Amino acid sequence: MLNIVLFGPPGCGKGTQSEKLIAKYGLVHLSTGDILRAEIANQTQLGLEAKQYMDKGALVPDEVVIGMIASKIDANRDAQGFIFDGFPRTTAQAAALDKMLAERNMQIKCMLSLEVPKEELIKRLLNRGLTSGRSDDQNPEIIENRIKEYNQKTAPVIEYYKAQNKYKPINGVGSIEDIFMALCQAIETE
Ligand code: B4P
Repeated sequence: MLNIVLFGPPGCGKGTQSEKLIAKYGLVHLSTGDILRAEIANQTQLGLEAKQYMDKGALVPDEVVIGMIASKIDANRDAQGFIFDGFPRTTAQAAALDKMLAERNMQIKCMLSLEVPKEELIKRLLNRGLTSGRSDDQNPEIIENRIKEYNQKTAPVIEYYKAQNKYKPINGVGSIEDIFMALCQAIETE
C-alpha cells in the first residue's frame, strides 16, 4: 500500500501535484482543505466552526481535523493507497495519523515536501484568488497569516518525519511537469 504525505506551505503545489499522482498511482486523495471547504459549502456544524478559522488564515483546531480523517480512511478500505494533502499540519496531527494508521496495519511510506520561496507563494495564491472565489486567497494579510501559521505550527512536522527517515525535500519551483517527475522519482527510489 502506497501512503504518501504531500507537504509544504500554502500555494506550494500540493493540490496541483496530488491530482497527477492520483492519476498515475491510483491513490485516494484525502485533502483536509477540500473536505473542510465541502463542509462549509454544505453548511454543516463542522463547516461553520472551521470557517471562522479558515477566513482568518488560521489553522482549524487539531481535534476537528483529526476526527475527519479516520472516517475517510475507513470509507476507502480497499484503496491501493492514500495521498494525504495538507494533513498533517501540526506534530499532534502527525502523531494522530501514525496511531490511526497503525491501528489499521498501515503506515506512511514517505513525506514529500515541496519547497517554494515565500514571494512565489504569495504570487501564486493572489493569482489563484482572481478565479478561485476563495476569500483566503484574495487578501495579502490573510495570505501572510497563512504563511506565518505554516512557519510556526506546520514546518516543525518536517522534524517528525526526518526522525523516521521519511522526509524527502523536492524543489517546488519550475514547470508542473518537471516537479511531478521529481516527485515520482522520489516515490520510486524508495
Ligand atoms: P488547503 O486547502 O490545504 O490549501 P493550500 O495550502 O492553500 O493550497 P495548495 O498547496 O493545495 O495549493 P496549490 O499549491 O496546489 O488549506 C486551506 C486552509 O484550510 C488552511 O489555511 C487551514 O485554515 C485549513 N486546513 C486545511 N487542512 C488543515 C489541517 N490539516 N489542519 C488545520 N487546518 C487545515 O495551488 C496554488 C496555486 O499555485 C494554484 O493556482 C496553482 O495553479 C499554482 N501552481 C501550482 N504549481 C505551480 C507551479 N509549479 N508553478 C506555478 N504555479 C503553480
